Amino acid sequence: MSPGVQTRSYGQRARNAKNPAAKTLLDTMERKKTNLAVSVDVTKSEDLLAIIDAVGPYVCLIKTHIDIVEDFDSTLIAKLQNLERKHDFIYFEDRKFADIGNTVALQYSSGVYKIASWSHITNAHVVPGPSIIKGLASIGLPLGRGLLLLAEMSTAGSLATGSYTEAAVELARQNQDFVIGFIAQRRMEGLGAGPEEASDEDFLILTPGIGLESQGDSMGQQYRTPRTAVLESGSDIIIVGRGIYGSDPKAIDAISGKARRYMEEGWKAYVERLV
Ligand code: S5P
Repeated sequence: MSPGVQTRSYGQRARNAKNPAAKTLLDTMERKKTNLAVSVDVTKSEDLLAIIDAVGPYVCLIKTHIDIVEDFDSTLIAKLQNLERKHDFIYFEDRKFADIGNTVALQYSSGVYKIASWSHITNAHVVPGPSIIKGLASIGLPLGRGLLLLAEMSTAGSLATGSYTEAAVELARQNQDFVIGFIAQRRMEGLGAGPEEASDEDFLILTPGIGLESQGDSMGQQYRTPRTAVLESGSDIIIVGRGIYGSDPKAIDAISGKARRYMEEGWKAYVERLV
């Protein structure tokens, strides 16, 4: 584990970032003073846009599952991009690619959603091995996109542990131009590496399974607080979904109030970590 990364500011890390999506994200975090990503998992485009508009001032990143939107049409993308400009954040389509290189390249670039054309960041499981990164990079790298690998999951009984997690870190290490970090529950630098390899590593750690009021759901999700994730586990970005919009996706004032609260909690923990 390299001790330096967690105590370096987002702004300092932005200056060293080689991947454009990672750099933009870190710069946005520093500028807006937020390490909050909101995961907007709703099925109507009207709700999706209203929630993004409500939480926009408080986030560095909006995470989407575009394939759950029932009334999707291509005009939605332009509307999402208007909100990106209005509020100064970037998009992360949580596609969790998991196929051979040729197939994921098509899934990323084509079809109805054309993910690579609008989403700055996406993610992939490492089950297929290095070919999945090669396939996604063939589309994403020329566009300046970044990839996160799922090194761990938040769910009870997750199989992404031990040598699987270490293998994910090794794959990231070999593809640092495109792989910008991990979906994980703790820091990953140095995992499975000698001290030399670990010394200049800087991977973004994005952590889902965050909630202030709940311990989990009925389907295996497990929640920790922003403070635990950022201060104790060294996470860089907290991903919050139902903790913000869960009780009523139409209660826009309550949603923006909750986003502000998560932003404040996340930032406070980060500032404490720096000193
Ligand atoms: O390990 C994971 C990885 C991800 S990307 N656990 C997760 O929960 N996620 C995603 O984060 C999940 O797909 C969902 O979109 C979000 C968590 O939502 P919440 O409502 O439980 O906060």
